[in-house]
Formats: sequence, structure tokens, C-alpha cells
Amino acid sequence: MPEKPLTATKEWKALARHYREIKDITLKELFGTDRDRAEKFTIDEGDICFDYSKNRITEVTMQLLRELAAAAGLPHEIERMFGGERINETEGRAVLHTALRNVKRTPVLLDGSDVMPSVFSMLEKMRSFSEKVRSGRWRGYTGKPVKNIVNIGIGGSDLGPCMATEALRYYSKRDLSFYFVSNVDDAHILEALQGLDPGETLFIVESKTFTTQETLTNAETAKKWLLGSLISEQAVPFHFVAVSTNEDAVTRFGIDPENMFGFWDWVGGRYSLTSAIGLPVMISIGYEAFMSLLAGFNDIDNHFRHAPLEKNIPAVMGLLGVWYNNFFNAETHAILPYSQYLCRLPAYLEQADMESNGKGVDRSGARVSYQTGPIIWGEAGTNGQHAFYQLLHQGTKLIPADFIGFARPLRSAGDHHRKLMANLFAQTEALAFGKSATDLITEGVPRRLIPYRLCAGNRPTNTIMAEQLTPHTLGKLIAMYEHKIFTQGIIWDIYSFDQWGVELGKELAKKILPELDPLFSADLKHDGSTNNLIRYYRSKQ
Ligand code: G6Q
Repeated sequence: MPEKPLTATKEWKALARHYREIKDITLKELFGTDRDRAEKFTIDEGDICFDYSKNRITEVTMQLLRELAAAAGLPHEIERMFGGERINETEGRAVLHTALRNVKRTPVLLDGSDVMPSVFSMLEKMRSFSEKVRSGRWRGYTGKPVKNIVNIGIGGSDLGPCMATEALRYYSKRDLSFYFVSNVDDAHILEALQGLDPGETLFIVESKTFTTQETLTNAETAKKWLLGSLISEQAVPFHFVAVSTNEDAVTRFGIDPENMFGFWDWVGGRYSLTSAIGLPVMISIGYEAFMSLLAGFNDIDNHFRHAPLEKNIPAVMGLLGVWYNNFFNAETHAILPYSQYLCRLPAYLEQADMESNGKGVDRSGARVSYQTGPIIWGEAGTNGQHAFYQLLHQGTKLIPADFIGFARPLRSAGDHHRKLMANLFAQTEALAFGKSATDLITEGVPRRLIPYRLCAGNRPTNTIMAEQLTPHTLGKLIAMYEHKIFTQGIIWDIYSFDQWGVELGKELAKKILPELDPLFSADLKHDGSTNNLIRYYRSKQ
């Protein structure tokens, strides 16, 4: 843990000075004066090509940022995480999601005992179950094979499997349909179940705690729906399995503990995709492809642990984020995958990043005096171009962005992919270099329109390319972001693995729930606004 507040360190002050020196230098100038810039600021890791040359940095910037990381003890903190130390201090837990994809099974010790045998025995259990479902050997209560898989979970127990199932749809078993129900809004579950045959439907209830209001409410509704048609309680174990750490609650719900897939308290919800929470993904793409997803994660885990900082993609991503967040005062960061399969990636990373680094207190419990986690948002390209890119190009805010693209498409219907990628490359070029008044005049644009048509450029982007979207590449991509988030959490000296901020709303919702009953007669003791809103709601029942 650092001895001085971050902003008082010599490394921070050096960056602040450096920022003043280079803040007005443009990307046009930086590229103009260095022919090797693109090569210098590109890192290749297997099939991933990470080009960060279109950032407002020089070699000095990167050197100073690395010094900041070193002063924050990043390499040491990485070892503490991989080594099973209880770095999730406020919950008293280790953070070992990297063990879940440790495909070579090298021992990972937690309190002196190796966690890998239990990781692999759970993978075997998932394998056996997913093969039964995929082959049609798993039968529902009336003897029909499964056609529909409805995942019920929320947050970390929804976003990961939902994002990855969509991302890897190309590799999926096409005669199975997947639905992800998370919201407690009746509409979510009712619309998902609309038209499904209960006899062909399997529910996977995913909840680490098995106490989450939304998930249990949806699971109870699913059970009622099933029993409404299959009548007997005995049908439940044929149509419900659970992924959880809470066997008692799973059993009370009526699920056979044999059909419960467990994981451990050292797996945080938003880092749980590679645990049994990934069960729907394994059912969709099969065991071998799931293992290849894990191997992709593992490649980046090893890269993050062993590559020197200057060649370390997640560390560089994290440092660039700090550069914009803390020195350029950028408030947000856009995730722009040029792949329809990755349409849920921005939502997934919103949680991964903002729940991890949206903290305002440092590891010693003091209020931070600097900005921490950025607002993460985004959309799949090219849709965003016809929507919010206007602001990226000409708005008053600086929005660093990650563009993600693939050299070859998985499916081809002509020249779509070439057009898609032409747009990606064009956007990063336009953002970086803009269009000057001179260019516009040469094109014959009337003078009065010049201010409106000018694009100043100098807007930073990273471009992440891979050959094709495969399970392996997806694993690498997600692990890059996980470790980027870790890097930033260490530099900002915050605890990235708890999420206490989400508790207050849950507590208040519990209190308000009975008050929404039109027959509730006791005095309301909230503020005037909340009291009025509750009364309005009741008056309309
Ligand atoms: C993730 C969070 C949170 C969690 C959900 C669901 O890191 O802890 O998003 O995953 O609240 O919790 P359960 O899995 O316990 O239902």
C-alpha cells in the first residue's frame, strides 16, 4: 500500500508536469515526426494486435506511467492476486478467478491447499451435464429432450454468460435456444417464456448467494409456470438446475443438490464467467470450445503476470486510462466492438469496470482526492456511428475509445465485413486526424460553414484486432479488460473486488416493498419526495 497520497508522489507530479508540456501536441504532429510510431506503440500477443499509437502519448509519457505503476507496486500486487492472498480485504476473500482457467492445472494454493482439483472436478460435472443436454439424453419430466434453456440470474450471474453466449453464437448448437432473464420486471420472464413448451424447457438458476430478490422471484415464477402445465412438484428437478454456493437454499427451492454446480467465495460475481456460472455457455458451444475460451483467458493471465510492463497489454490499457481520466479529466471511456456478436460486451464491461473501480475511498479508508473509475459505455459498430459518434467527433468532451475488430468474419453474405472494417479504420483515422479548415476550403466548402464542418481530431483511440472471433480470442479479450481494471484499481489505491455501494438501495427497497401495498396504513417516514411517489403509486392500484 502506498505511503503517500497518490497525487503527492513524485511519479504523479512528474506526470502532471509532462501533461502540461504535451497537452497541446496533436496526433498529427506526433505521427508526422515519427515514422515508426505505429510499430512502436503496437503490442502483438498471439493473434491479438493492440495498436495504441493513436493516443496522445510519447515514449516519455509511457515511461512516466510505468514509473507510476511501479511505484504503486503493480507487479507485487499482481503476484498477491495470483498467489491467493486475501486482497478483497473488506470481504476477507482471496481473488482467484485466474485459477478457474488455469488450464495447465499448476497448483494454486489457498491457505496452503491446492484449489485446482475442485476446479477441475466442477468442470467435469459441467461437461457431463452439458453433454447430456446437448445430446438430448437429458429428458424433461414428460420425456422430451431440452430445446429451450432459460438462464435466471442477475448482475455477475447474468451479464457474463449472456454476453458470451451471444458472442459465441456462431459456435452454438443451433437446435437449442437460449434466454437470459434478469430483471425483476414481470415483462422479462413472461416475454421469455411466451410460447415455450414447459416440457422442453430447462431453467438454470444462477445465484452465488441464492438470496437475490430478482433471481428468486423470477425462479419462483418459472416454477409456477412449469407446474401450471406439468402439475407435479416431481417435475421440478427435471427442469431446474442451479449454479450457486448455497446448497441449503438450492435444496429448499426443490433443486436436487446433484444438479447444483458450485463455485467458491474467491470468485467475485462479475469475474465468474469462467466458473460454473459459464454453464449456459458450455451447453451452447460444448466442452471443447469452452475449454478453448478458458485457454484464451489463461493466455492473457500469463501474459499479464509475466510480460514486462512496456509489453503488457492490460497494464498499458490501464495506464492509458489513468492518463486520460486523471490528467485530461476524461470522464468516460467508450467500448466500440465492430462485431454484432459482441453487442453485449459494452454492458458486460460496464459492470466489470464500474462495479470494480467506482469507489471513492482508498485502501486506508480515506476519501480519495482524485478521480477513480470512468463511466464505461458503448455500442456495437456501425450502429453507434449513426447515433452518438457526432459527439465523439465534435462534442466538447474528450472520450477515449476502444475499437475492437476482426480481420475475417465468421459468416459472410458478400462484402459486409469489408465495409464494417472500412468503417472501423475510418473512424479511428477521423477521430485522430480530423479535417482542417484548409482541407474544407480546398474541397470548396463555403466559408460560413467551415466552423460547423471542422473536425479538430486529436481524439484518442485504441484499436484491438484479432484474426477472427473465436472462443479463444473472446477469452483473451475479456481477460485483457479484467486485468486493465485490476491495474487501475492498484494505481488508484482502491479495493476493486467489493461492491458495498449496491447495498443501500437493496435495503431501502426491502423497506419500501410492504409500503406499496394499498392497505399499508402506517405513517411513511421517508423524505417528502419519496413519500409522495409511494402515495402516487398506491393511488393508482
Ligand atoms: C458482482 C456483483 C453482483 C452479483 C449479483 C447477483 O460482482 O456481486 O452483480 O453478481 O448481485 O448475485 P447472486 O449471484 O448472489 O445472485
